[in-house]
Amino acid sequence: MHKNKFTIAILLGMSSLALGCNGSAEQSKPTLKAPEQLTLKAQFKEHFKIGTAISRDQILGALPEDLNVAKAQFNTFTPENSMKWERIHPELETYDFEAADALVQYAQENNQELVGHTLVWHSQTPDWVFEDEQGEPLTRDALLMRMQNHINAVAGRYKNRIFAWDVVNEALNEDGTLRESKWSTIIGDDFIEYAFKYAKQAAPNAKLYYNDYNLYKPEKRAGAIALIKNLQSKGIEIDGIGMQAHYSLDNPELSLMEDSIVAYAATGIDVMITELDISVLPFPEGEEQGADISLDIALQERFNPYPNGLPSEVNTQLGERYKAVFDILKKHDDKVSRVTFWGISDARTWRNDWPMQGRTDYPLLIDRELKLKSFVSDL
Ligand code: 9MR
Repeated sequence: MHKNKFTIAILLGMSSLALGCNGSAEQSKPTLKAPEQLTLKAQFKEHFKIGTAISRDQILGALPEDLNVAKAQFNTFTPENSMKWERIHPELETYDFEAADALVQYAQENNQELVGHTLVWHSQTPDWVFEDEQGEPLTRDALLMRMQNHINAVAGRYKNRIFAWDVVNEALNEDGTLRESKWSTIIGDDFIEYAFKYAKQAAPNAKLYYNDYNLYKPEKRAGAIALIKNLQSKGIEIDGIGMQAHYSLDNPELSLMEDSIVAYAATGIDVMITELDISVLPFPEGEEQGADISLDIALQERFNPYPNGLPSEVNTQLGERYKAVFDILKKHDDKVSRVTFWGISDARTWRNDWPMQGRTDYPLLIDRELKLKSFVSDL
């Protein structure tokens, strides 16, 4: 099929070595053993845990190479979607634990710390959750009970098997005020307090986190700190804050990210970078960068400039951007306990479909051939 099968075989062997897979080349050529720093988890071992999101297809066996790479490169996993309410609890009396159970088991067998994502979120939560049998809005007490039942069923099921939970996700507006949602409208602003209390009861040994995007912004930072301090003042356990980091080549100003890391750590809780990816594609003017998944703009060619490969100068820019991010994270490795990428490789990342569907983006450290990018060793 190919004119130079020998070269291809060598390249494949080298890439599986670089990725720490058990390729046959590794057995037949022991002298070429991969240096430890050639896996991400080894490279950052002295600084923080290094994680990835795992999809349903990946965990259920449809993409075994992805999973092998994830196991080799990372030491903590987060389910990309499988534990969201609409997936794990699609109807009142119906739970679907298939993918979540498989992930919990795989993580245990492969020494991966697992972060559950997520218990209470305004998004990806079915309408029935907020309604009674007649379709009328639930009362505050009834919705609190529904929240508690869900948290008991999900967090309780994996008690002692899941290291930590993103208990509440994305409850803040960009200006730091509390987002209006069915949770806040029906229960009130204290829905966050109840979510953390119920999570503590259901999984007393799990770390409990608040997770959100654009937490580098000073206004949103102030809102998050108020949220943390409010819980702390009431004696409600919160162990950490997850700073999603859906960034691009020029956004955000990284000194803001650094200021936020320092400010969150000063509240006494863990700081984590939870959803790291750096888009190289132009972002439509006037739209809010971040991760508001309701944003869905029609595909335009000019916003998809690299459908057939990334020019090397842009790859270099990406490497420099990642280096700047990791320089800050390493500088604050006494505060940052984990860095999780939102996906394994460029082949399957939500960035290919947000804020426009069908683009070709290159936001991660592992390329479409499942190889580490050339700049990784400089990070
Ligand atoms: O990557 C996830 C994508 O596959 C889903 O369609 C989407 C909606 O559930 O959620 C994406 O993950 C989001 C995460 O759960 C919370 N922060 C923003 C992430 C990117 O949208």
